[in-house]
Amino acid sequence: MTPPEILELALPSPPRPERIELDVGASVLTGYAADRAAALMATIEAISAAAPFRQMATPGGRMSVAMTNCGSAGWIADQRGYRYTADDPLTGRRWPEMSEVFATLAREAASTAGFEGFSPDGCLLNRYEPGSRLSLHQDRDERDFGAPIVSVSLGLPAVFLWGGQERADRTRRIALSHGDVVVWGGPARMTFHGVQPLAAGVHPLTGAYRYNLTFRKAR
Ligand code: MD3
Ligand code: FE
Repeated sequence: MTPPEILELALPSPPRPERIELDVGASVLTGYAADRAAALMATIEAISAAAPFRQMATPGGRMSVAMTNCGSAGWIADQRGYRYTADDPLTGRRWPEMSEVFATLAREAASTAGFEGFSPDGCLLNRYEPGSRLSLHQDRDERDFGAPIVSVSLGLPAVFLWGGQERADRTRRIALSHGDVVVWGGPARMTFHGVQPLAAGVHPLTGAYRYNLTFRKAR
């Protein structure tokens, strides 16, 4: 006996994620990761159980954003500056391995934005609480600027600051919401960017926080 066929329910199809090209090489994929958000959040919990979120101390002061990493290259800041390491200085162990759910999302998003074959070796996890901010900066600690950076926003919304190739260039403000993915590559790779202080709120999945995952090819 063959089992009866299971009926396909006529559920409404989810809204098709939109691709907005901010500039050459910079695309926002709105809501791209929303259908995987619960799996991403469970992975964040597992990673941070092994490598806790911590506020890193830079030569300029303690960062308001709490950070951890997974993958073979983790970004750290300390009194000596900024760099990628294989080991977590807090635990003395390797960073947790790169999650498959993470890596698949990053590869698919990069491909959708026109960057085929993206294979990140590190993911920096940022956790924002109300008031946490990231001042204007470039991501320049990676060896190869030819690879894009993929960023995934989860939880509370943020206002992203998007500047130009020079620190003094005017900045635009872009709202980033739960599930949004941004891919930065090509001529947009060295763009100055930052995040305005997070507004307080509650999100059903992440509570009082915003999380951001940035996937990098560091080495
Ligand atoms: C543009 N994170 O971790 S993601 C960072 O929301 C960082 O946590 C922010 O900037 C956040 O370094 C912004 C968007 C982003 C990430 C990398 C970029 C934008 C970028 C690299 C080049 C240009
Ligand atoms: Fe950055």
